[in-house]
Amino acid sequence: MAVSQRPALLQTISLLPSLERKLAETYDVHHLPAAGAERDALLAARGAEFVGLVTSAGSGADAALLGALPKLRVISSFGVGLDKLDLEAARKRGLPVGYTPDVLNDCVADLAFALMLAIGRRIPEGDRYVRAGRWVEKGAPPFPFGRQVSGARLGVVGLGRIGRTVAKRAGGFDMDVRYHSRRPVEGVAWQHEPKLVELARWADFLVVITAGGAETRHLVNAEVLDALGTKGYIVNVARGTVIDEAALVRALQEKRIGGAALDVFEREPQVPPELFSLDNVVMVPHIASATVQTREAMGQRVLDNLAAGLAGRPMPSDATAG
Ligand code: NAP
Ligand code: 8YV
Repeated sequence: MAVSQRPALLQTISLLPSLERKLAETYDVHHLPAAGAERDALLAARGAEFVGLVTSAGSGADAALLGALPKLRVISSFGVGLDKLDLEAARKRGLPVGYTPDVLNDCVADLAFALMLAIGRRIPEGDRYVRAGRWVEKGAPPFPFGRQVSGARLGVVGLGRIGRTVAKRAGGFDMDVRYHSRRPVEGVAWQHEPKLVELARWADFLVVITAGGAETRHLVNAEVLDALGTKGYIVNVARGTVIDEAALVRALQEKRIGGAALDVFEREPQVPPELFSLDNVVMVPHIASATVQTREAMGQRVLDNLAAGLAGRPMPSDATAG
């Protein structure tokens, strides 16, 4: 194989076609095969050639992969979540880690509201009712009432970049907002609730938007769900791991909470099959940042981070900085 003069990049996963085209214009891009003999052979033969690793929040990069890339100078990840990326290993090697914060705040906050409205106002259930011809069916029970979203109590779990955007949106819905995080956030008017279980007891809607990873695993457990109770609805746009999914399935089956609207799952794309037949849950396939506009902006940030890192300049968004 001819030796390219362009910086060699390893890409762990398929990305936006426009981003892949732009990467290929500037870099010598190689795709990492899925786990197995082919992947091992590529890393053993060519691992020392790669100066850049392009990955995504969903794909990440573990210590073994980073260890197989001894000449790596930068990592650039498509997405803001870092739960699948070994940030500590990157830090130890002084590798800048590009990611895409802020450009997706609006889009994720929009989906949180779409999900709140979908579960509260029973929109997918109403759609199924109309399509099944039940509206015109003689003797069919009337479509049940929903839960008003405007004016309701909103508990935001994790008042970071996205959580703040969700809380801001709630002003337009005249909602009463409180939040839970490990530390109170300075300079915001919303009330901090140090105990998640108390926030759940108070809230009509609980929007989960913390970071993922070991520290938040099963933060929302059976006790929190019982505190939310039948008056409450949970929306998860963070990571599936933040909620104890088995406890959530039980709470939904036993109708111990009002409902759930989920963008993320513990073992996605696998979803607990028990949820398929339940009307008190709305599910979408991890689409919170998936609009043309936001994905293009994320792609541009991936390119900008990469170019800056390889040129030895500070990245626009470096997860190891600060
Ligand atoms: P961020 O600004 O870092 O905010 C994370 C928030 O989580 C902070 O408020 C932090 O507050 C809180 N938190 C962390 N650990 C906690 C704990 N143990 N208990 C309570 N709160 C905790 O991140 P962001 O940009 O808003 O993004 C948040 C997450 O959303 C990402 O990490 C990603 O996993 C997820 N996300 C999902 C999608 C999607 O497609 N569904 C899209 C984008 C992002 P303290 O540190 O003060 O506790
Ligand atoms: C994307 C996300 O779905 O940014 C994140 O953390 O979860 C989403 O925006 C992800 O980047 C694609 O892997």
